[in-house]
Amino acid sequence: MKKIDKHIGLYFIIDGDFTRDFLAMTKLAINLEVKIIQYRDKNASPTEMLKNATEIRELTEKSDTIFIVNDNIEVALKSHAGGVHIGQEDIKYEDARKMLPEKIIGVSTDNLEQSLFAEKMGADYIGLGPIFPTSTKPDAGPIIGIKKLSEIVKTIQIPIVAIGGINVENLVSVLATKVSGVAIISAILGKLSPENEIKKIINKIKKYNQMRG
Ligand code: TZP
Ligand code: MG
Repeated sequence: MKKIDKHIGLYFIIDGDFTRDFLAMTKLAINLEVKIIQYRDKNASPTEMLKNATEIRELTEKSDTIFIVNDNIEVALKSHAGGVHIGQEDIKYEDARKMLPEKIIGVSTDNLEQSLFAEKMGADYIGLGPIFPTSTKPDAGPIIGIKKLSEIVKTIQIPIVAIGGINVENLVSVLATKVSGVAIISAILGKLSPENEIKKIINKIKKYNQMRG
């Protein structure tokens, strides 16, 4: 099972509250060579999630795009996804690891202490946020901001994916902290053309990396 390297770039979250066209979004991500996609569906039943995750998996398995399921370990396991993403209020990391010994496990954190703990436990990456205000997750906790983000990035060794309110306009300020990736929902799925937004984001990341050398 492939694990995650430091250069993630765009981590595209396909959120069921924004789109039900999971397969079109997955195809888009694969064609545009997005490294990681996540299926997030807070209002779906486990059965529905399993159906959607299985279909997404059928597309990603022949590609280089890593597929992560949000919240639900059973769904990640049964759909043969690449891994799962868990929050502070979801299943405990140790229990998740027992169920998915070989797979990628990402953990949501919103401060340094939680990030250090997730790293110590053996998480494969951290989803740190919210960096900026966001209406996508109303209970997302205090805004971290760029300054704190860059401090946490300096301290943590495993890949950090920044999340929350990231868009084409503020993207470069986030990249400047040397995060491994940026997880984005509304700035892609809330737009008329998700395809164009993904292209814009990917191009900006590419340009930024070339400039940085
Ligand atoms: N976790 C912290 S903020 C957030 C999640 C899932 C929402 C991110 O969505 P958006 O629309 O990219 O701000
Ligand atoms: Mg969760």
